[in-house]
Amino acid sequence: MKQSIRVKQFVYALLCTSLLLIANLTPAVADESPHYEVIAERTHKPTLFTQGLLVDGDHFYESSGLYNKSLLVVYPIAEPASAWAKISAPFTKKQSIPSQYFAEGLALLNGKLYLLTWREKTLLVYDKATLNYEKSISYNGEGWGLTSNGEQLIRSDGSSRLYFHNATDFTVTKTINVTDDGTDVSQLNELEFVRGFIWANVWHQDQIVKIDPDSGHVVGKIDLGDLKKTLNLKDSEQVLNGIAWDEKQQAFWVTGKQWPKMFLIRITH
Ligand SMILES: [Ca+2]
Repeated sequence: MKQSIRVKQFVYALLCTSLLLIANLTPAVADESPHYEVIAERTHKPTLFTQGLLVDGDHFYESSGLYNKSLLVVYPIAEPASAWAKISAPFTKKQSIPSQYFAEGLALLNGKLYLLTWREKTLLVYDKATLNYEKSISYNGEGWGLTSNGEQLIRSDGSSRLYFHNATDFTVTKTINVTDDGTDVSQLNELEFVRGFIWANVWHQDQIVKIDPDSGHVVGKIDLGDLKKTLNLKDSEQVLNGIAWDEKQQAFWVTGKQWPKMFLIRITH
């Protein structure tokens, strides 16, 4: 009898320990991917085919693609009060891109705006304050997304590879391959470097991936599918594209190609 009680006690203790272990492990698994909350929204001109997006101070800097239509624009984060004024508000500054170029990713470094072109193998450099054109630099491959880690420019080309470039002559200094649990993550598009990590849109997906710039490993994902659904978009090319870190708000502005809105999202954990 005593033996039987001891066995029961042992089994019970084992069961309790297992349950405690499971209880302890479960939140850790669920916490792997960051969650977000929408803390603000504003209008986004639906004519903009967003390819690059960044915030500097109180303004957005955005590049818009397509041949014969490519633009570089600057506009304030704060919006006018009335609905009509919001829609009709002019850009603070606007620079047309020569018609032979399809504008792509945009990055800011040391007062210069660096603009990629899709298949024209040309990096265009503009003065941030005036948007005046300064120079062009040739490079190999396609241009998709661009960001800066404060020292170098980081480019995506639609593959799973990210290229680190010297800003002076745009020489490639390093490349990384982006993988999620051992599988290549291709179609990497718009980029944003924040506090040691690269955040990337993945073309035609509603996920933003957080990448370790040393290993290339995806260390987190945010799914913005529910946010996109609220817009009732009709065109399959109106994809999520555009991530800009707002230092003042400590949050990300996100938008998409020809989206009517931009959203300020804060990572909650
Ligand atoms: Ca960006």
